[in-house]
Amino acid sequence: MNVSASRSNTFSHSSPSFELGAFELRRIAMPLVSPFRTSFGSQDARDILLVRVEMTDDDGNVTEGWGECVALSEPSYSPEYVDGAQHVIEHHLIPRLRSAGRLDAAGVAPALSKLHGHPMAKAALEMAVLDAQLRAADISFASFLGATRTSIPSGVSVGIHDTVDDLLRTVQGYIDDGYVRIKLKIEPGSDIEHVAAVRELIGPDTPLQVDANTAYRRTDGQHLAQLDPFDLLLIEQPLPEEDIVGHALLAAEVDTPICLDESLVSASGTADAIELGACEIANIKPGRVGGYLEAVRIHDLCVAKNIPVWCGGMLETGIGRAANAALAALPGFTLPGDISASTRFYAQDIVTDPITITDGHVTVPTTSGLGFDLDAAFLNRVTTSTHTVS
Ligand code: SMG
Ligand code: MG
Repeated sequence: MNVSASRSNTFSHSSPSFELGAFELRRIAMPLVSPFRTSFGSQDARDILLVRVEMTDDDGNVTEGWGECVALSEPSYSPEYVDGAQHVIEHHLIPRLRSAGRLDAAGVAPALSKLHGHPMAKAALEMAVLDAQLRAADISFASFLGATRTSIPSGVSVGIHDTVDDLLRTVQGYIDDGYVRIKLKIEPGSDIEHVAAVRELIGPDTPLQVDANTAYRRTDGQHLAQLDPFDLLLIEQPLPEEDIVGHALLAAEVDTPICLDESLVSASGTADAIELGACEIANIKPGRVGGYLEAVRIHDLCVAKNIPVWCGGMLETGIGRAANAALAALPGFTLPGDISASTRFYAQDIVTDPITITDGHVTVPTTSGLGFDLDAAFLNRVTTSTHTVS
């Protein structure tokens, strides 16, 4: 599969450069329709940082762009957290970008490369610049990335439930909604029995997978092998993020493919994990890897190595979900992603045309930029603070 023929593989082609204007850092409070419990904690609301940038092109035209930072409130999924992301964006990342002079999205990561870590903060800035750049050129994100599909299958991520009965009720609801793939959050004590019951409920043909968010240890291989009879697509991130060798050992001990999420933070690290046999399937999350451009590099690498990929989610609003839908339309995304309808998490979205599912599929946005329009009135209603960095 030649996946990069229709685009510049490195994104470092000579697109017009822009002068960066003011950045607006806006925080919004979005209640979840129901609590979402994982092995690291329970969320009942999202405190989300949005980045808005104004950029001026060579002809003096000004375009705005938006990015969404996927960091959670606490450093529980990864070391980043939303207050820290806002701080590093304001005090370290934006000043570096400004001193880099005129740039486009491909110039963002290089301008920030001397600053360690903070991929989610960096990704939010790159996303805002990319949105403005594509809006200025009237190009959709999907076509910029080289998407080959106009609609993608939609999977849903189901939190840990206290009882199997409750879990089955929730899963049945999502099956009724049309989701084509179920992902169950698991942890020790809420795993084998829960998976067995769900597999029986949904039957052998509905794709099912599990996500441990690092809740197990190397010694749990035989325990996790008890999942093998349930014909799961994959076990996502069973071990701590640093334990790449442990994942390779587990992959040899368990028949179900091992998929990495938290461990994958760059294309080079992904290449190493694949080489070691630790990553049989890759969950690609743009925020976790520093942006959509690095996400595409990981996609291309995985295609070359025959590693199936799928697009993960971080309970994004319509901004991030629209962009994720475009990414997931690339040819290597052969497994359904965590790109559920906006209503899976939110009663109302900040975009005018939230992601919906029809026959288990999401339509890939084709309008210019990342592919959303904001509902300004609702956005203002959920805004808790705005700070301009000029
Ligand atoms: O956006 O559909 C979504 C959430 C998918 O389970 C999901 N994300 O580890 O993959 C993961 C988690 C991270 C966020 S948990 C609060
Ligand atoms: Mg995960």
